Amino acid sequence: MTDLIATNRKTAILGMGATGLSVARFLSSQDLPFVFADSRAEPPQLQEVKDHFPETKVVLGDFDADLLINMDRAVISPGISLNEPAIVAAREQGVELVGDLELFLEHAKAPVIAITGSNGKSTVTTLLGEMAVASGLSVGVGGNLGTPMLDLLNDELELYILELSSFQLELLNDSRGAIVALLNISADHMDRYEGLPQYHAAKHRIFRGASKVVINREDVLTKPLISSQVSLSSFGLNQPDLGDFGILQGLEEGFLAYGIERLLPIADLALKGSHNIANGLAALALGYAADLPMQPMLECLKTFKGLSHRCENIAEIDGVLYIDDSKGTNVGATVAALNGLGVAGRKNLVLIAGGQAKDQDFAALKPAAAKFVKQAYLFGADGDQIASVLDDVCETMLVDSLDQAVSLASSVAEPGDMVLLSPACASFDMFSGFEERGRCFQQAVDSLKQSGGGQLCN
Ligand code: UMA
Ligand code: ADP
Repeated sequence: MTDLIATNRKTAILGMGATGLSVARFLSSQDLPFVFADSRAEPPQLQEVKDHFPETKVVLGDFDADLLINMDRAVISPGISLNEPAIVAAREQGVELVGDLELFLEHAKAPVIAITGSNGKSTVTTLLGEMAVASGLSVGVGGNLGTPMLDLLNDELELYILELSSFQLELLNDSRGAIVALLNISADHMDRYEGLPQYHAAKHRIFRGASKVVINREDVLTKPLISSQVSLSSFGLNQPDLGDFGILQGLEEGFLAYGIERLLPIADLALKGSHNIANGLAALALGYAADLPMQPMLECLKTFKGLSHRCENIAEIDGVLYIDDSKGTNVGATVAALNGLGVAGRKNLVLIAGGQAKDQDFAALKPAAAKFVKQAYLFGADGDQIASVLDDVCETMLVDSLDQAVSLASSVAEPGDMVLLSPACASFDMFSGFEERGRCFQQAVDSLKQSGGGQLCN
């Protein structure tokens, strides 16, 4: 790739969101000029752009091929499809397309660990960040997780840990020796990709130029095509080979292990659920690959309880647990939550799901729902799609709101059951994001608690 700051080339930043603004700050810090383009007529950050970059030209409305073709490079925000006609035209005319990741990798002086996958990215990224801090390193943690990666750049840091989405990987050609992990692959963002092969291909770009690779040996879709010179290790919920991470003596009473070496009783993990054991093993494998000492990593596993809105236990009312898994935004995540929280031989879950389907096929919910779900309340734009799939394996009901779902769920849940919000959908039809959806769930549960529990509110 051409050195992006070597010359005064003309740069367009596409997208005026968190990424676009971080790119603007970065280019400004290098005294490099740029123009902004956003396909929305009134992007929410317009005022911020005007305040911070008053001299900068801003072009709003449908992306203009003529504008882009006249640029040397365009920095594309992850939410923008590379299939936008103006972007396709610019690429054909030789305009260099990059994302914030390429700029970041070019300028990061410390080692980089990059984590992708359909689910578990934020959990593994955050846990590994804590492990690095516990090991005494100064570390920058961000990416898709929240802080845009260019805002992390700081020459004092000793390590970067990035969560990367498939969108952020679409333009990556060389990770410049990063240590990378692909945690798992199940369908997501099918409204952006033609199909699973295209999504898979985007995820697999993380292997390009990596120095060390960590994969999930139980998920064949994570297996890379890489040279034998690249160091490869794996994690999984089965017995590991030498050099890999896994489980000895089974999930019930077993141990996290490195090869034949027992590391920690599974019972000592603060994270709960089998998918989270896999996340713990992935973090260990990455930390090991980055030469973090084992003991502080194991101590972190004993205390790290997980992030908000990820299978988070928020209340117990009349013997019923209420679990906020609002970040379960795709079918794979909800399947993991159902399998992780379901009790064998008993339908102990009341599921609340629905929202924007993102063109997913919900059929994969069926086996776990058949085993563990006694009743499902479905809401939001595409709740009916889930209802029609689950109809023949459990009781289903369409509801108008999350409040209503919580009220009804409380009336059918019995002591020992769990009411689980795990939507399998995006939230943007009704909420600003999964956080707001989770907060609304928590408020509905709080009201229930205050009203004495188990009452219908409307
Ligand atoms: N925009 C256009 N045209 C489009 C799409 C978007 O002009 O076709 C403009 C919007 O008007 C807006 C801007 O682009 O002004 C938003 O850019 P963006 O959608 O790329 O979002 P950012 O605010 O830059 O946030 C992005 C990630 N968002 C997406 O990938 C959609 C954030 O991940 C990430 O935290 C942030 O960069 C910092 O790295 C969010 C996300 O939902 C949490 N990620 C998806 C996920 O986790 O499933 C991938
Ligand atoms: P991501 O950042 O990839 O969205 P998170 O760590 O935020 O991942 O978890 C999102 C959801 O995915 C959680 O709510 C949980 O239900 C599910 N999940 C977490 N880890 C895994 C995993 N290893 N495999 C499958 N599902 C998972």
